[in-house]
Amino acid sequence: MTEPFQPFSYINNENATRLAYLFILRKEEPWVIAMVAKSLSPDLASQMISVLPMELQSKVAREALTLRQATREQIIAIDNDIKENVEFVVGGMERVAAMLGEADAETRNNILNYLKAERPAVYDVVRQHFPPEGPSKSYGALDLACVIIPTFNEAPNIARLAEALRGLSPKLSIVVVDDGSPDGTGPAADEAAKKFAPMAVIHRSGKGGRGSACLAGFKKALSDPKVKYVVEMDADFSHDPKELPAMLELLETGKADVVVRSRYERASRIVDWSLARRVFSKLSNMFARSLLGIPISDYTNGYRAYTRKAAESIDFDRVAATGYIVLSEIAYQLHLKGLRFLCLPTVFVNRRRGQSNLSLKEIVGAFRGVTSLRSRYGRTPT
Ligand SMILES: Nc1nc2c(ncn2[C@@H]2O[C@H](COP(=O)(O)OP(=O)(O)O)[C@@H](O)[C@H]2O)c(=O)[nH]1
Ligand SMILES: [Mg+2]
Repeated sequence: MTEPFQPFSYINNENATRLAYLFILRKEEPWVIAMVAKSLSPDLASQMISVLPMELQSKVAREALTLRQATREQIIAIDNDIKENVEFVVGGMERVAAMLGEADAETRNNILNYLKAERPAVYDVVRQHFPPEGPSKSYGALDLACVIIPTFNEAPNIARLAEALRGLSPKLSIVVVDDGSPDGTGPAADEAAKKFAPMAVIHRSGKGGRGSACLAGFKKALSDPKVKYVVEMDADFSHDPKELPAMLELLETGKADVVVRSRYERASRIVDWSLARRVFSKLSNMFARSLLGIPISDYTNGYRAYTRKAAESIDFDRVAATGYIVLSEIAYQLHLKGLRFLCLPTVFVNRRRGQSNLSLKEIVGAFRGVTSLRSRYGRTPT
């Protein structure tokens, strides 16, 4: 004999509140909520309903009175659907983040607060996508930030990236440093600068390396006294502009002087990188860490935010390297000066447009460069 069908039997004290949030996030129809509530024990039903916004509560109550009957098929479908989704807060972080992204600000804050209290581990991950104080506070920091974008052959990307950054704040300033890209990135950036001001473009002749381009950008950023935070990021959308507000929030609240988006945090993901690229990156990071001992998990991801104080502490004239290794060199300088680093997880997506600038020469140079850093700077913090 088969067991009689008991819908929603997996709802318990643990997940009844989560069920309510699921309903809110999905903008579930009140009759469905009422139908589920009627299948729950009175205790669980009231626990679930009490979390709903007042207006929704009364709609649900009205539906409960009209006793609309669902068909057995409908109930089975809803039962399955909820069973799959009610644990979403535990798994599927990206799904949570995506759903929160669609929710209104108040619901989002309520849910973030709930996660903070009940599921701190989940909260830590999800909040990277959303500054918890809501947009108003972090907009302040975004307005005071200058984002440096080194470009070499990024014509298909640069205007789109400038637009995405401008979407974060009307005041944030953008500095593109282009090294005479043969694909016309320079003129494309000039065009974008007219549309997405305040945005400046530094044109250099000849490929001078990512690191040296960023240093030129840092100088330009610091020449504007309004700039309080300096950010560097790649032009190819491997670094998601949406991850920027949470970085600035850590600087703004004084928790760190430098925030690094790291591909080697537990919650991070690297999308579409070849095995060779993964192995090289992992090895060069382990190598750099063993030699330099800076408390960061990613030495070579160029998505970072610095306070003005940190950016001003960079000894530009001392930086010998020009390519990717400059990231390690700057970190080492600032670490020796006692500045504080924090890493945040990231979703790093390999470029969809254009080609990587990383060459074998750069790779060999990176290993050599790290070795020379320690002898050039010594080991003891000054
Ligand atoms: N100005 C400038 N930018 C560079 C140079 N080399 C790389 N870049 C930029 O640095 C960022 C990272 O380079 P990318 O080719 O994506 O390297 P990968 O992500 O390591 O494969 C991108 O925005 C590039 O356009 C350079 O020599 N000069
Ligand atoms: Mg790239």
